[in-house]
Amino acid sequence: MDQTLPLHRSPLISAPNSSAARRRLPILAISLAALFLAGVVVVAVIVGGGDSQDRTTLPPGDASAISSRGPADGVSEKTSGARVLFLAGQEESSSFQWTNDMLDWQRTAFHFQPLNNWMNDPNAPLFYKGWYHLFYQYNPSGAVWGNITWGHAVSRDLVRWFHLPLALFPDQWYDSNGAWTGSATVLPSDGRLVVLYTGSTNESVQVQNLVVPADPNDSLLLRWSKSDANPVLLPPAGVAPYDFRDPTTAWIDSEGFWRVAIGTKDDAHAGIAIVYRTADFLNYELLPGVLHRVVGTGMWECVDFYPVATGGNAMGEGLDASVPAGNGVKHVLKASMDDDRHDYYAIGSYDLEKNAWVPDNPEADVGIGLRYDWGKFYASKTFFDPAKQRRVLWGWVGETDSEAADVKKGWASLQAIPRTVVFDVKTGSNLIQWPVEEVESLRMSSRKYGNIKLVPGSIFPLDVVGMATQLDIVAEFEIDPVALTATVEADVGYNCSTSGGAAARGMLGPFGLLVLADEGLSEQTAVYFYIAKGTDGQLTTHFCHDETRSSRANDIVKRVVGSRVPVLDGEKLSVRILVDHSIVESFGQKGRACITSRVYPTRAIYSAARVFLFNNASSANVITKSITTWQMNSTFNHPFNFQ
Ligand code: DQQ
Repeated sequence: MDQTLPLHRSPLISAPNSSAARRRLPILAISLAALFLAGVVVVAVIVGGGDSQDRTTLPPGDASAISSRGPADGVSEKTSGARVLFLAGQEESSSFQWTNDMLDWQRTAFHFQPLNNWMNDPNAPLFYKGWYHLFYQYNPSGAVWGNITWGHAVSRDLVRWFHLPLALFPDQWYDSNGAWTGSATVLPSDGRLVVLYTGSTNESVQVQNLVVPADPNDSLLLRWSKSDANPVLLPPAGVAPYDFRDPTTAWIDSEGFWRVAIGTKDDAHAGIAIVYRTADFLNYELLPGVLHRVVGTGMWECVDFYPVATGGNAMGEGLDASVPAGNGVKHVLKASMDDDRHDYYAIGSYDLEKNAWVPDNPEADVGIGLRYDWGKFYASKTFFDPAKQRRVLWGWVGETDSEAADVKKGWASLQAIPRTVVFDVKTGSNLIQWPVEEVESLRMSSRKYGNIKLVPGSIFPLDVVGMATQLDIVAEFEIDPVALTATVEADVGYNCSTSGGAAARGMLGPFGLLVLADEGLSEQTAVYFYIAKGTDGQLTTHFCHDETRSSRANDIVKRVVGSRVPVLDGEKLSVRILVDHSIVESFGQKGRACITSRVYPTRAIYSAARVFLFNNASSANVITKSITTWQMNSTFNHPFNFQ
């Protein structure tokens, strides 16, 4: 089914002869083209796009010419790393000549983004009087980080959003350099709502502030009152004024006090979460010790701390932040690492009395072990949804193109599709993340295939019905068991980022899908598995994205990313992929490992986008046991109608 493309901003002036409508092919033509291509095609086309190392493609030039957003204001880098240099007001010739159609196409159809301008961290997500609320870091004046204000939107289903007026402005001395990240706590006694957020003061000192709804009966929470007591917390002794930010949702302790964690770092460059307790959110006491500290990890931004059910009645459900540890309840500690810009978590035991959390596996501690997502995903935050007894995760997905391109298109950043988070009872060592079930209400026409045999070095085009730019794909693969047993290989050192991407052939991989590909495969984003076999016969499965051939443009950060993913006895290899114009979000092994990529094709856009299966293993057949592709509807988010 042909989709109306979402255009939520004034379109740029049209490039001559490049109208999207004119380039849209009839569905029949696409189907015929797919049929024509069906069959075995040599995989050399995957190889054509460049070398195979962990590549960050940057045009040559003087990095010092890039204006860096953030550090001067006491917060981390806010540029993508993709560089376009301006020399005497002229764009350097190495930057890509983006057309208006290419840039228009990048806007997503079912991911949350504001009507225009810059967005970063999700803030204070919550369910309140029948509405899901999402606040977010927003620049009302442009497509780059700055003037940070809280944007606001509401939804009945976490998928279709109404934009509301801005919620918090940097209008006081204690937040005039920015109303930064914060969290909401709903008090169980009377349903009252309190929000703590970081203010960057007129002198760029990071302080914590309290704000409450001006009218708690207003389910839309349109107006907010900042407390006269602000700032309610100043950086404590020993904490640098630039390193004290992003208060968590509060949880209640055994004496009825509220506890709140805040991220910082120490002189030895260890990342730290410290904890305060309060009875009224106005007066605070710093608890002795630290909740947790990990050497060498640097500043912890956007700390999140919450219980997960590991057994008992609540297994598979989410828990409110105040559910105590023990009796089948462990705690997740997550922090966003300012040094490497990734969100790390670990599962462990919380001792409320000692104000200490200990990871189950110290070798996979916060900042050195598991990540929520192995791609572009940062500053995330969860909330407990009492309406569906689930814990939901939001994460900021920034751009990986140049700031110049963002300014041209008039917006920057997306929020990832909200994900439910549960403890993985099968492995006992990781979380499972999965798109909230409401996403499935966007599924439209589908195509189902089964038992497609992919011989070594083959590509199989999929007819996805309509445009392949808004898709939900679910696939299951099996590798030939004979090849699996017979293969003698010692590539235990395999690593998605350093082992050659989708082009490098091993005996048992890579294989998977190419999305946002054009017919000639000059552009493609590979989502794939690679099975490594050790000398001892042990199998390790890797789940990866290869972005290196995702666009002809060179002023983009392109990487190969991913991780190992546990595959238990009897399990097939499975993947779910959400494709939405310039974002590809993948969930390996039903959500044990997730990868998000931002991609900016120049040819594989509008009706020219295609999906292929591929098997680049050198000696194993792969059977696609089943694959379903759904065309996804747009959410048509728009401003709330107050009439
Ligand atoms: N973004 C906010 C900070 C936070 C950072 C500023 C993380 O509060 O530490 O926009 O992206």
